[in-house]
Amino acid sequence: SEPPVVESVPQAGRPGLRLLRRVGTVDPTSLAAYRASGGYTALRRAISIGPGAVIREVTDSGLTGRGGAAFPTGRKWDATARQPETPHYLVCNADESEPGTFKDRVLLEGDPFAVVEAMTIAGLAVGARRGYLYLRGEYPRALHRIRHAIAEARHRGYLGRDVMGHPGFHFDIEIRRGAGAYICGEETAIFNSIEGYRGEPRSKPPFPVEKGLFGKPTTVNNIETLANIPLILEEGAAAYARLGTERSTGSKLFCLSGSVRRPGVYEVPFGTTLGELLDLAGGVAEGRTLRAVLLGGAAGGFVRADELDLPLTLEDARAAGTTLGSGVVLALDDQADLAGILLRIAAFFRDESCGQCVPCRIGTVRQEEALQRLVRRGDPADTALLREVGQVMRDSSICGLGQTAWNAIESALDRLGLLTSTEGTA
Ligand code: L3W
Ligand code: SF4
Repeated sequence: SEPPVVESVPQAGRPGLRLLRRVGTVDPTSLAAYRASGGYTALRRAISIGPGAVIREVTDSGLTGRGGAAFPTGRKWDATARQPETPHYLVCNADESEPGTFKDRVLLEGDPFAVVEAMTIAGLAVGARRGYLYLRGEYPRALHRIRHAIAEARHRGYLGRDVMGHPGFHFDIEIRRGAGAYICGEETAIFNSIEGYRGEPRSKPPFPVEKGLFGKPTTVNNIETLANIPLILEEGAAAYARLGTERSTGSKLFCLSGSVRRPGVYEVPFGTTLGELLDLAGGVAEGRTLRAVLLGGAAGGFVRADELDLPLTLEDARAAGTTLGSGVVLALDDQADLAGILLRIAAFFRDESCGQCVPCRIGTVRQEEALQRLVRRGDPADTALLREVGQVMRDSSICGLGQTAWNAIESALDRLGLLTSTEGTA
C-alpha cells in the first residue's frame, strides 16, 4: 500500500543529485546495474587503502550523523576501531519512525546496494565482522529490496568470507525487524531489542563505541549517514567537503510534508535556505499563506514565515533554537490547526514513552493533560506547569525521547505565541 519510491522523490533523475543519484534511474534489484553505475568502486578503494585511511577520509570529510544528533562519524568509527575488546559490531539504524520522516525508506527502496556497500566499508573501518540492519517493521518493500541486495552481494562475493577476494576480510549482514515501537530507534534500545530484551534505552555513558551490542564495542549509524560513505571514498574527503558549509559539509535529505504543493524527499547542499527548499516543493498550497514550519520534527522547533532566509545548517538551526533533526520540514499554513498538531505531538510522546524512567513516564502524561486544559481554557497556570514539567523531562530523562518531548510545544509557546492569545480557547 506504500507509494512507489519515485513518487516520494519529486527530484528523481535530476542532475546534481548525490545521495539520490540512483533513485528512480538505476534498477534497485540489479547488482550488475549498481556496478555499472559506479557501485563497489568505493569498497575497492577502501580495501586498498585500509581501515585507518578510511577513517581518516571520513573524519576529514566532516560527515556528521544524519539520525538527528549530528555526532562526527569519523570520531565514532575511530573510537570503536581503537577498542581492544572484541568482537566489534556495526548496527545500521533503519528504524525510521520519527513522525514526518521518510528519507531512509527512499534510500533503502531506491538504492539498497549502496546501503550494503556502505555497511561493508563501515565494517572494514571499525573492525566488525557482523553488521545488523535494524529495520522499521512497517517497511515491507524496503525489507524485500534490502534482503534481495544482501543475498545478491553474498552470492557474488561482496559479503561473507574474503570479501571481494581480499583474504581475511570477512563481513556479513543480518536483518532484524522492529515491531512498531518508536523507542526502538534509540540506539541502545536497538541493542536490547536485538538481544531479545524489552526495547528500553540504556543509560549513557558508557557509549556504544565502548559497550554496545552484547556489551561489545559498537558503531551505530543511520541509513542516510551511511549513504554518504561511498561518495566520500569515491571522490575523496576534500572534494566531498567542498559542498555545503565549513561546519556542515555535504548535502542533506529533507522530508517535506504538510502544506506544500509537491511533498516528498528533497536533497540540497547544506546552507540552502529554508525558503529555497520550500520553493523546490512548489511553495505553499494554492490559495494559502505560510504561517510556520516545524523544522526537525516533534523534537525540533518552529520557524516563522518571516524567517525563511534561515540557512539549513546544523549551526544555524541551533542558533535559531531548533535542529535539523532527521530532516523533517512540516509546512503549516494559515488554516492549520496548530493546537491540534501540538496535542498530537503530546499524545505521541505519551504513547511512545517506554515508561522506564519517572520524568518521562509521568511527565509526558502531565504534559498532555496540561496542554489539553490550556487549549480548552487558556489558563496561564497551565503554561507555567508545562514549562516546569518540560524542564524536568529535559534535565532528568534517561534518553532523547524524554529529553526532547517538550521541544516543539515550548517552541510554539515562545515563537508563535500559541495559546497566549485566544487561539484554541473556546
Ligand atoms: C562516543 C561520546 N560516542 C555521543 C554518540 C552516541 C550516538 C550519537 C549521538 O539521538 C537524536 C535527537 C533527535 N563518545 C559520544 C558518542 N556519542 N557522545 O553520538 O548521541 P546523542 O546521545 O547526542 O543522541 P541520540 O540519543 O543518539 C537523539 C533524534 O535523535 N530523534 C529522533 C530521531 C529519529 C530518527 C528517524 O526516524 N530516522 O532518526 C529523537 O530524539 O533529533 O537529536 O550514536 O552514541 N562521547
Ligand atoms: Fe523510556 Fe522515556 Fe525514559 Fe527514554 S526518557 S528511557 S523513552 S521513559
